[in-house]
Amino acid sequence: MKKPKAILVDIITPDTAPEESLARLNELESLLVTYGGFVIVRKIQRKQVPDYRTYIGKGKVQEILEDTEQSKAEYLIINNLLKPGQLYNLTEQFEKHAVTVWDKVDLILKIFEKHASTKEAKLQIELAQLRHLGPRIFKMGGELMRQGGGIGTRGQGETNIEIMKRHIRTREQKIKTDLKKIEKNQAGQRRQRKKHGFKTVAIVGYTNAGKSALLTSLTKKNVKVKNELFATLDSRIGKVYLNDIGQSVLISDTIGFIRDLPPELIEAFKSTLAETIYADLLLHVVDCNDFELEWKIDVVQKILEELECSDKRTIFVFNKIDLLSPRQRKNLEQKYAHLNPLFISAVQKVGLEELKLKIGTLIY
Ligand SMILES: Nc1nc2c(ncn2[C@@H]2O[C@H](COP(=O)(O)OP(=O)(O)OP(=O)(O)O)[C@@H](O)[C@H]2O)c(=O)[nH]1
Ligand SMILES: [Mg+2]
Repeated sequence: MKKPKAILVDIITPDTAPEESLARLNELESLLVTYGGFVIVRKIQRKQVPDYRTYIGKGKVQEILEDTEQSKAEYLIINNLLKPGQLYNLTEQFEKHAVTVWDKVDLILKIFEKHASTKEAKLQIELAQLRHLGPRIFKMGGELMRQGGGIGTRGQGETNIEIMKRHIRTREQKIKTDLKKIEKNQAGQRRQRKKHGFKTVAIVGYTNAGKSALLTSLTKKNVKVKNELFATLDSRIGKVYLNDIGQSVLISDTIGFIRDLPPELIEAFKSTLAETIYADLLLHVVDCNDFELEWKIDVVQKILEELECSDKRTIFVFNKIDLLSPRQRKNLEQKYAHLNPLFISAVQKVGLEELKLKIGTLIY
């Protein structure tokens, strides 16, 4: 398949630190690469308030239109969350040049679509898409109606929007009902596990931190480990035997988190996140080789707060120590002493016995 070419644009506030602005764009680029595309132009603009009509502003629109002429870009991806009207206005300007405009959520949803393998994940993605795209479709319908303008066409336009709205609402209801069934089933399984005395541990963390690698190393369960964002979209559960206490615990892996994850996406993924929500203990996996780790820890903590599980007992698991020099490790140990982290390498299986010991002491 030919890789689609894209222009990336990020609008940041004037006080954003240079490293952060670079990291933001790099992350968007990783998302695009995960999707299968490649970047031809990257643009950052500092702005206190985004443009009401197009988010990026008239001047930027013009500039990018000229770029697309030259570079033959097929996608314009904005690293922010746009309002339906703003996406509509941009689309109107760019589609004439055969350029598709997406915001960050559109791109994440496309990756989700590509990676979803279970029925549950597929339903949740469709729900998130309806919630994200729905308002844009209404806006489009409204515009068509306005443009149609004349007497006689108005009624027709209105009817079409009504039909679309109804269709989306019915589909949303159906997905919710199907998801409820899956959730009910899962709740039943959780009750069974509880009845049998199993405690549960949930692995959480920023996307690509090594959560699935940790589950694989601890349980020998074969889960997808990939250098891609959002490789995991469902939840997997494995069993680990804790030697010291002579008991087994269940460990689950789930979808990773990312900055600016819109609440509707978290909401749509509630059933996948249920294992996290009901766990007895959390393992917060951190890629300690990431210079943005402090920031990423905060992003994960904030999302845990939204899921109302920030008060759960948590072990901070600093992963990928095989990539650290002794000095870097020492610095991290000092800087993050307050989190009392355990340093491991999921891939090289370093520190796993200590981790199991700690899980045992905290959970029983
Ligand atoms: N060097 C090194 N690489 C690791 C380690 N653990 C994981 N990785 C690599 O990091 C990448 C991401 O690992 P995953 O386990 O898929 O990460 P994840 O947190 O499950 O990611 P998502 O499911 O995409 O959110 C892969 O390329 C792994 O091989 C480690 O201990 N050391
Ligand atoms: Mg994973």
